[in-house]
Amino acid sequence: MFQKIILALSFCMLSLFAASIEIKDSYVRAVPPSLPNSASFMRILNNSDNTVQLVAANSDAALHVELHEHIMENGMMKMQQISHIAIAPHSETILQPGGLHVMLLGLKKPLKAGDMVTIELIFSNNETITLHEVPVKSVMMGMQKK
Ligand SMILES: [Cu+2]
Repeated sequence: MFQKIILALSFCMLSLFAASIEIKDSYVRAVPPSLPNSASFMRILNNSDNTVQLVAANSDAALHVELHEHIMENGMMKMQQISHIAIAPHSETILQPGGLHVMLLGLKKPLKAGDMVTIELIFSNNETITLHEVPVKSVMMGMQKK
């Protein structure tokens, strides 16, 4: 009994120390079967004293995964690949529709609401975070669902 409590406690402390980066509210946009690509959104929290960059990502749901941002060009919103997404110390960076996102290119199967995908995030401090059950949700184009 006591041993179990001590084990549980030391587990908690270990995870406290390890969590310099936390991912919250991650989800993937549901897309109709005709669309080959989708995107993932989340909040990335940096609890450390240094700026951390998200530098790469992988997913079991897509052939290629890129980091993207949206820019205005000639009055049109368009997205482009970026090399990294920075998270300032003790701060958070929000990936959301119309802004920064993790782009899923070449979907291996249609993503419908209720599905779960795995996404692996690789950071500049050599931390890798694997999100095993990222929910697929319907997101209206250009709208933020909070
Ligand atoms: Cu994109």
